[in-house]
Amino acid sequence: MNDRTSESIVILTGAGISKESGLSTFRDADGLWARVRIEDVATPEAFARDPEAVLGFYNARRAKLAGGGIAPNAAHEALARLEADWPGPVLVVTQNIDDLHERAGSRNLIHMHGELLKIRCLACHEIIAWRDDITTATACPHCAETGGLRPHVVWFGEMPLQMEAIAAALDACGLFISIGTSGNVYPAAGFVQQVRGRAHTLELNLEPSEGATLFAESDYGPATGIVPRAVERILSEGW
Ligand code: BJW
Repeated sequence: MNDRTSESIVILTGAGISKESGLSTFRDADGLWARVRIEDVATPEAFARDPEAVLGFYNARRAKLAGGGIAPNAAHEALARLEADWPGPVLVVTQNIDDLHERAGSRNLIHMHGELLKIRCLACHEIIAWRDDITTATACPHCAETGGLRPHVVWFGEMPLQMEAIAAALDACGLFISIGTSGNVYPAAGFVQQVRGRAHTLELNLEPSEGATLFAESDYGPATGIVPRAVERILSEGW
């Protein structure tokens, strides 16, 4: 085994890692985009046109996540173990807006598409932890303005969060792992190209993603099986 123990690891996760926890993916046959149109719920234009419909879409998902029946699975737990036991830095960059990585114990974590259990106020720009429904009549708990609260999520056409920190981590990493993402949404789908040639690249997914051929190595199957297996191997043998 090469001594890579001081090298850093960046892990990109997508909806597939939370599927076995009971949360829907987007683009699978039973995914969210089979039930609602992106243009109706996941763009700033949709929110401007019909805020109640957009808030309703996120209220339903927030209620499910906060309701108590959803828990991290073996894949989230394996990534937390990797962060705890790997001697070098481990960063999880998640496209997911659920809180399952932090509940599993991941601490070095970036939510590049925002967080479902936070809202923000367009009037005072405060970001607020929130577990209840919001409507256009809900007053901001910080500035008391009504009509300005929105989910703290990144819609199409909006800039993903903490891109500078992500770029720096990608530039420095020795291993890049992509888990449970279809590779349809940029900039996340381009991360593998950013590190290719410098870092080892590993795709873990139910099936080959859009960018599957860009990865040096891959393993396919349900995340709760393939992610703990990959973590076990990295901790004992490196890559
Ligand atoms: C399992 C499994 C199991 C199932 N185990 N696996 C051309 C080039 C470059 C960019 C663009 C372009 N054209 C347009 C763009 C920009 C656009 C974009 O990418 N569009 C594409 C459609 C082409 N991107 C943006 O707008 C982004 N912003 C941006 O680029 O800013 C720059 C900029 C801004 C302004 C001006 C100029 C530049 C923002 C993207 C925001 C995405 N938002 C969403 C919704 C919000 C959050 C939410 O509601 O949850 O984020 S869309 C949705 O897709 C969500 C997800 O995070 C994201 C990715 O989905 P993910 O995670 O990959 O899920 P799926 O369902 O697609 O895949 C699941 C996978 O899991 C599948 O492969 C399954 O097989 C697998 N799986 N079960 C393991 N048990």
